[in-house]
Amino acid sequence: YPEPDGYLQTIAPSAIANLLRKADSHKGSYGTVGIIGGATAMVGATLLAGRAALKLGAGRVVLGLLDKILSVDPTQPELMLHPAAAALQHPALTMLVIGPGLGTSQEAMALVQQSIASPLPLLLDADALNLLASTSQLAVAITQRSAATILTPHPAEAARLLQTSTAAVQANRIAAAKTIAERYHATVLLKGAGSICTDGQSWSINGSGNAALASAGQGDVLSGIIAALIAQGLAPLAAVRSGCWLHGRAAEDWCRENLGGIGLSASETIIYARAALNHA
Ligand code: NPW
Ligand code: AMP
Ligand code: MG
Repeated sequence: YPEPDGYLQTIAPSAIANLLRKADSHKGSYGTVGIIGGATAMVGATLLAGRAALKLGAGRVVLGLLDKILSVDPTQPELMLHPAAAALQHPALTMLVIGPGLGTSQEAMALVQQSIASPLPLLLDADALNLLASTSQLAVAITQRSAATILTPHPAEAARLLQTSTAAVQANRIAAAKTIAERYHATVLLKGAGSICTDGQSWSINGSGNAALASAGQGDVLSGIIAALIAQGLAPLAAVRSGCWLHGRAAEDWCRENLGGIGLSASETIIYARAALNHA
């Protein structure tokens, strides 16, 4: 991976070049992403992550929802919706995400336990991070995983993981991200302006993006983007760097087109991230 340590990533990560579509490929060539979440009133977070995974190139996307309110996403019928526990058993999965809109119920906790026990690459975001922070038994289990683990905390989630304050995380973001990576044997994206990407050794700062991303659902979209890149074959750190860069670039492109930074919705970020990937 050619980008050096401590790099400010202002141009497209070189790994994105590996994502070209091959002529003799089929949907099975690009992975099946499973995304577990969808507690009552937060189904939207899981739909956003799913739509992002689909539009950033995953071959198939399966959603596992705790709330039984939906059996199809009418505006994105490509997504396959299942009850949460059933989705975890889907035989085609190659990449798993848990957390966007998951909530912190007992049922959610059981799903996090099962996900951590899975042999698939696993991205934990949002409430899965909050459950991880609250339970030492999960922290031990996560260090014993056989496949890659990716953690994508925002500063408050990072503070919960480190049992410190958000201000302390923000005062030394690189050290906080590296400590989380070392403690959980994971690749970490510490989100917020100047997001930190690290596997505990190597680190970089994302140089794309802006405050137009300060709106609901943007992190949920990012988890779907990173999952799609892993499903298509990128290594965890390359996927985190590339996904975060595309997400930020999407916001920059949207602001340029709209002559300002107010009102970017997470749904629109998906469309601009897809364009950024295809242009890169
Ligand atoms: P404050 O106090 O606002 O300044 P939580 P959540 C802080 C789902 N969602 N720098 C922030 O600080 C998610 O997927 C559902 C500094 C506040 O204290 C989760 O499952 C949506 N501080 C669930 O909701 C759309 C920062 O973090 C705290 C920061 C809860 O997730 C929305 C808030 O974090 C949402 O994604 C920064 N850069 N960023 C849907 N449509 O269904 C954040 N903070 O308490 O973990 O709540 O992130 O909203
Ligand atoms: P979440 O808090 O999980 O919804 O994630 C928010 C996403 O938007 C993360 O990827 C943040 O890095 C990004 N974001 C939010 N605010 C800013 C900002 N001021 N500058 C750059 N990126 C931001
Ligand atoms: Mg979030």
